[in-house]
Amino acid sequence: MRTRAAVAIAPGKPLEIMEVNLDDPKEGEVLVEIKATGICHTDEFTLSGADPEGLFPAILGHEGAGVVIKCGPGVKSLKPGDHVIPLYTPECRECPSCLSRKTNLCTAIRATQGQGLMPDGTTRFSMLDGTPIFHYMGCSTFANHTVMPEIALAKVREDAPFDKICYIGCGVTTGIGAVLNTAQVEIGAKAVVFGLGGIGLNVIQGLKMAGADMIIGVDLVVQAIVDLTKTPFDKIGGADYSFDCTGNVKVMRDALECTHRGWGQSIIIGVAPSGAVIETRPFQLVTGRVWKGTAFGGARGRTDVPKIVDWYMEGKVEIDSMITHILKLEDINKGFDLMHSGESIRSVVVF
Ligand code: AHE
Ligand code: ZN
Repeated sequence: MRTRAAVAIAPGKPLEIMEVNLDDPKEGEVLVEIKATGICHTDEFTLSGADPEGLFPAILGHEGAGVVIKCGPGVKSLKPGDHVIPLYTPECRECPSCLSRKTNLCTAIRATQGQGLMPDGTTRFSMLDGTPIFHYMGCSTFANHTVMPEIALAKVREDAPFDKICYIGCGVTTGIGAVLNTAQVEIGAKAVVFGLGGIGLNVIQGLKMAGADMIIGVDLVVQAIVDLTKTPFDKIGGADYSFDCTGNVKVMRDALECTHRGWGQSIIIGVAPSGAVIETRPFQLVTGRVWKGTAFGGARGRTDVPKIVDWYMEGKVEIDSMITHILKLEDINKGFDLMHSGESIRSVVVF
C-alpha cells in the first residue's frame, strides 16, 4: 500500500512529507493506522545526527497510538480494529530478559530494531523510486500507517482518545515508571527533578502519586539544592531521590551528589550525546549514594501500558495539560521548532 509519512532524509535536515510504499505485515507483524503521535526529544536527538544508532533515510517517531488494520500470519493477540500503542521496548514474555523478571528490556528483537529493520532483517517502507527507508525504534509513528511486530504493540481500551494516550507511548510511562518501578519511591520521600520538560513533569506526577513530601523542580539553575532539603533533624541534607531528565552529564553529577549520604538514589532518564560520560568521586557511591538508569520507566509495555491508559481514563494520571500543541503532519517540523524554543511541552501530530 501507499501511505503518507514525514521522512528523515539526512541528519540535521527538516523532515520531508511524502507518499511512501508500505509492504504488508509478514509473519508475527501487524499493520497499524497511526492516529496520533507525540514528538519526543529523542526524535530530535536522532534527527540531529547525535544518535549512534541513527540511520537515514528513516521514518522517526516512537510515541504513537492507532488502530490495527491487518495482521500477518501467526498473530494471535491482536485483530483488526484493536486500539494499540506502539512499544519501542517490546514485551515478548519469552526471552531470557523477560523471563528473568529483573528487567523490562526485552531482547527478542533489539538487534534488528537498532538496525532499523523488522525482525526478519528487512524493511517494510520504501520511497516511490524503490529506495528502502529504515524503521525507527521499531515504531516509525511519523507515518500514517506502519508495520510493527505483534510483541511491540500494547492493546488498549477503545474509548481512550488517541491524541492524548499517544503520550503514554514514551513520556508519561517513562516519567511515572522511573518513580514507581525504578526508584520505587515511598510515601514521605524528598525528591529533586532536574529538567522540567516532557519527562520531568511526568516524574513530578509520579512523585505525587507515590506520596512524596517534598518535590523540588530544577530547570537551568541548579544551585542551593542541598540547602533546600535540609531539615532541623538532618544536618547533612540531601534528597532521598533525584531524577535527571536533561541528558546533560554535568547535571547528572549534580543530581547524584544532591542525594542523601547513605541512601540517596539518583535515576538517569535523559539521553546523553554520543560519547558523553558521567563522572563523580567514587566516594559518593562508597558513602551510599546509588546511580541507576531507566528505559521506558522500567515498564513492561504490553502489561503496564494498558493500565496507565486506564489510570488516565479514571483521572489518576494527567496528560491533557502537558500537550501544548496539536499539529498536522505537514507542520511536523514546526513541532521541532517549538521544542527548540522551549515553547512546547509536547506537540502531538494528528493524522
Ligand atoms: N540509540 C541510542 C540510545 C537512545 C536511548 O537511550 N533511548 C532510550 C529511549 S529514549 C525515549 O525517548 C532507551 O530506552 N533506550 C533503550 C534501548 O533499548 O534503546 C544509543 O546511544 O545508541
Ligand atoms: Zn521518547
